Amino acid sequence: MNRCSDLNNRFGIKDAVTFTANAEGLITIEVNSPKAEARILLQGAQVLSWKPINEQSVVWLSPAAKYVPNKSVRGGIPICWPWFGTHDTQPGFPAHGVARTTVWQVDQVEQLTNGDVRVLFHLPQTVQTGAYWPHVTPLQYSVTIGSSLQLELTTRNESEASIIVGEALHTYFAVSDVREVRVSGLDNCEYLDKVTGGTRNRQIGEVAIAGEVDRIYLDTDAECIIEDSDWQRRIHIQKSGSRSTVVWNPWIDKATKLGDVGDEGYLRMLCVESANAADNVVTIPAGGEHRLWVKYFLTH
Ligand code: TA6
Repeated sequence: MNRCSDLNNRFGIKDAVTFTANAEGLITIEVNSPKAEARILLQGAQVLSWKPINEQSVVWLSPAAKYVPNKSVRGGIPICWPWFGTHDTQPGFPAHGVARTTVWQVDQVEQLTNGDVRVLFHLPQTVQTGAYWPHVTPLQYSVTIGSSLQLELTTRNESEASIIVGEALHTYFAVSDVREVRVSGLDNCEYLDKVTGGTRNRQIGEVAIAGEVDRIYLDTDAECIIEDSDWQRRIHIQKSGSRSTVVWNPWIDKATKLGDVGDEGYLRMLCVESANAADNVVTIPAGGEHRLWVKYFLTH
């Protein structure tokens, strides 16, 4: 029995949850609930799409995305863990950590009484992950798909000493035209501007995008809203257990360098990431745990 048929036997739900594999053997969970469709790649437990019924997709996926083992797919919701960005002391370590390129294990799939579908994963401790992260820190991830999308990333520290974790739900949101949207919720927040080498600035009013933006907003647990007037919708980004919000758009030159954003793809996406990064990395004591939770939903 192949892995896909085994997963369908164990976790498939008729007319709601199916496991499929691509030519490279990467397995995706296809979810069709009464209120939304979604796809989740087992590699990285990466949500690739989430589309509430009668809505445009909320999560952007690059039209030039590459689906190959050990490389994060451009778009969706990559999980950055156990560090954000480049590693502090090991520049050769993978950017954004090991979670997003490792194949996660499915632990449970259930359809809730309200029709939402919840999938529970954990990150297996492999030789690969151990080489970069020699700590005993089980990582669990819960994805609840319905008219809202809820994600919860839980780190448990089973090692003997406290550990420091950086993390992010690196969500690519789909927008009509990034030049026309605005992000509210970050007014008066201090941020590190990675475009200018990490200078510290303070946000005034809403965030607008008219070039490359790569900012880590610090010490904020505020709800953010992406106001998209062309598509007549607001994307609400609620969070807990996150003290940083990252706003990123590569704009033209960086998108071209990345090579997997697609023609004018940068215009159709905006990352608003619920994170713990830079000054806000999390110290988890021995025996402790930390939960990063988000809820996305639309209003009109
Ligand atoms: O979250 C913003 C960021 O850290 C940017 O600096 C850019 O590197 C982006 O993540 C994408 O990183 P990736 O490794 O997926 O190309």
